[in-house]
Amino acid sequence: MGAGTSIVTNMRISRASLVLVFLLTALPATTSSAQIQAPPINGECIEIAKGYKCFYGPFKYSDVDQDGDLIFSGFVRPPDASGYITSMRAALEDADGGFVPRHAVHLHHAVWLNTRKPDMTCDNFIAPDLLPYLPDRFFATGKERTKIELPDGYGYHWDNKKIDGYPFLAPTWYMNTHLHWMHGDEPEEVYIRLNLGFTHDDEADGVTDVRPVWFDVDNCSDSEFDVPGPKDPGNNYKRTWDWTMPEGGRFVTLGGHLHDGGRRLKLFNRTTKEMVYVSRAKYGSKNPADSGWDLRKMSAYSADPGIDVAAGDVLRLTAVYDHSRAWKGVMGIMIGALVVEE
Ligand SMILES: [Cu+2]
Repeated sequence: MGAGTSIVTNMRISRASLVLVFLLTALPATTSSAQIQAPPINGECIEIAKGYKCFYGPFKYSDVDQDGDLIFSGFVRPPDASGYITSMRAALEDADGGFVPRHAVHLHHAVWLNTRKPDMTCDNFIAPDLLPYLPDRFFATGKERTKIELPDGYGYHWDNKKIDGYPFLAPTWYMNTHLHWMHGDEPEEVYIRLNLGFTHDDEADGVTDVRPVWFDVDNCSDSEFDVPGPKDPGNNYKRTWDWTMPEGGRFVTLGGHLHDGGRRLKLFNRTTKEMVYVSRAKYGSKNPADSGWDLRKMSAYSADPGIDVAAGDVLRLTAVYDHSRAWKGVMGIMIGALVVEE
């Protein structure tokens, strides 16, 4: 870990596991906790009406690898206050706050992790000097620019206090992102802007906390897989992952993340034999191949009281991809906001 203000590594994402990157960048070489130095924290959050705008970066063209890729994994600033996050969306900006076209710099994905809470679906991360759990993956976005809008009265709680015993960890988030400069050096640098709807604790009477649930067909790894191909047009490629709910409750939001070539993500309750939600990829044209498989959007769910699940229910996530050709390093992720049953 350098003394710089950002941790940028140019390794290929296909070899960079999120969990592994976290471990490597967050843990100093020494094993003595007394010698652990505070890691750099990237970015800042500015309070605006009803929330925060956070900026992370700069991510510079001068740091990309020979393929134009840039991977960042490191600690980032959360809002400097405790409260409930009620909505989340992210976009790329240039140094002047201008819009960065998708054909200039491609946001493969960005993931935010809350160091204050453990992740529900991945607990294979153990680094006692840092944290005895994988931080909570509470938001992810990519080309589809996932927007999370929790129904009124719900929020994801952020506790902006220090954690006893982990002095250098508080209060921070962790962020992993993969950016790709498509055709050269413009713009020279970009920032990731994260817009948060936010209700401060002292105004949050009656707000119900939600628990993120990360469904991922390549969970606890780098979340990436390849679709082998090509097959004949019209064929689909499917990849599944099962998760037994440790707690019951109701999902008030669900949103999906696929890459180009993705068709849909299905979350099916194998115990009740009911479909929980299908997040569909939207392309520029009805025939995605005509639009060059340029993914525009993923449908998302947000409603109160939401969709019931019981503790012990087995939920199956299926990522469905086009199989008319090979797709490299794609993903299939759905994040739900669960209101845990009392
Ligand atoms: Cu992705």
